Amino acid sequence: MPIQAYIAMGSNLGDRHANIQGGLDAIEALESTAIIQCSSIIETLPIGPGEQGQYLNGVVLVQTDLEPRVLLELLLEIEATFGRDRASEQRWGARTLDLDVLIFGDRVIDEPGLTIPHPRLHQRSFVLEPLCELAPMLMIPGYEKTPQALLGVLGESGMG
Ligand code: A4P
Ligand code: MG
Repeated sequence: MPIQAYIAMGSNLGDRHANIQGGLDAIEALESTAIIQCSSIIETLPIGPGEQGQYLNGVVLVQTDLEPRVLLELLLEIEATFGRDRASEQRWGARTLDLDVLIFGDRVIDEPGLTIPHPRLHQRSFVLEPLCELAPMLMIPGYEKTPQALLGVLGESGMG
């Protein structure tokens, strides 16, 4: 049975629109994987160190027969083709294209190099807003809360 997975996209370096569109095209071209829906692409203030440009962020819903680790490896390869070079990057620094696996069906995984759902999902309005557009009432495994509820908590805390 194919699994529904949510992937977060972000870009704040270079031609951001072209990076996001290229990322979408590359995801669509992945084996055993099809895009079902894409959120609006929103401009967001950078969270992270130093002076950085604004981000474009969005979330895409896919249907896939891939294993989660394989999906993540393929996404990391796509990032690399967009010129992303982790070796010269700061944590949370600027990047041409960031692709994170947010949710993978009902799976909860915490292994070296693979944490699903994404561990900072609940702290990031740039992730929760587009996720809320696609699936406001989805029960997120591990959190047992919906994107709408998590966004509400984040708004109250004044963070994100
Ligand atoms: N990894 C493990 N699990 C996952 C997963 N579910 N999805 C590993 C993606 N990667 C996963 O990732 C580091 C390693 O985590 C990967 O090699 C993978 O094996 P990374 O993408 O290099 O790390 P990162 O993106 O710098 O940080 P991280 O920890 O993913 O945090 P965030 O929250 O994604 O921060 N501000 C705005 N406005 N918009 C943004 O998109 N993004 C970040 C990145 C910071 N500030 C931002 C934005
Ligand atoms: Mg990432």
